[in-house]
Amino acid sequence: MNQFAQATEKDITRSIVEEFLGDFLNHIESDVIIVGGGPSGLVAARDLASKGLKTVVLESNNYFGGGFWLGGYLMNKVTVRAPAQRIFDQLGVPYKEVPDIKEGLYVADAPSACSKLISAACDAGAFMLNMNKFDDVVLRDGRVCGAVTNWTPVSALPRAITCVDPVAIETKCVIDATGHDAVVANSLAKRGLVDLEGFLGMDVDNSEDAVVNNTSELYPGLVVTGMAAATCFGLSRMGPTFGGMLESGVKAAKIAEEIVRS
Ligand code: 48F
Repeated sequence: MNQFAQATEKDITRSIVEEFLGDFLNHIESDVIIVGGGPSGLVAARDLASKGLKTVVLESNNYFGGGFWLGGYLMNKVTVRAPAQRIFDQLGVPYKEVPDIKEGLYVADAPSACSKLISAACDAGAFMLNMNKFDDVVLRDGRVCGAVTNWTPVSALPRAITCVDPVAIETKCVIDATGHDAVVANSLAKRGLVDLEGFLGMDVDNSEDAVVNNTSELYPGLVVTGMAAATCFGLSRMGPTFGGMLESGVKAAKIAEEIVRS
């Protein structure tokens, strides 16, 4: 007598295919598409989905979290500076104040912080589409109104295999949360629609405020957040500290919500 309930191979296959395609079809017209599931994108996803907006996170990797799994130098402790520890409080991430340095510098275990943030975005109801590589924008009437995507391994096929067309998802707003590469903004820059300044050298103390202040709508229908904002607006590198990423995600969600509801 087996311990587990009975099922054959076709039952398992059907559950995966029906469930995935149902979710996918339900999101081919969404309120917001967030490209990039690092810390800034995940916070934005949590906030938008928890307000009931239909939110998709497109992530090229098989795992979400981006650079949030590690702090710096392959060491898995992340730092945030006040007031961003409030987001750790919301997520239930334990953290410590760093003693004998300055007030308001906190350190936490990266795997704990990252897994809780991913979980918060999922629990809020965001549709999490991993192994999907953003390929291009849908552009209509001078506005970004969708994302073209393909399976990541398909995007990596050799040039000799050319005719594997992607598909597109329509939306009211795209958030570029792809980190230093700013791939969505770059897809506009290569057509001369925006100018990207490229990020500057590191300046930890000033960069976090700068990235939050510059989190904005770069082009109609396109909001930039996290290190993508630094690349777009010529801001200093952040260094391995994440408060600016988390607060930038909060601001990006507010801007996107205004766009969706306008
Ligand atoms: O780089 P990433 O963590 O972006 P972020 O939210 O945070 C930056 C920090 O991690 C760190 C820092 C601050 O301390 O400097 O670097 O700005 O996450 C970006 C995510 O975007 C995905 C990528 O796999 C990663 O998970 N991504 C990049 N290109 C694509 C993409 C693409 N073409 N399609 C889909 N996802």
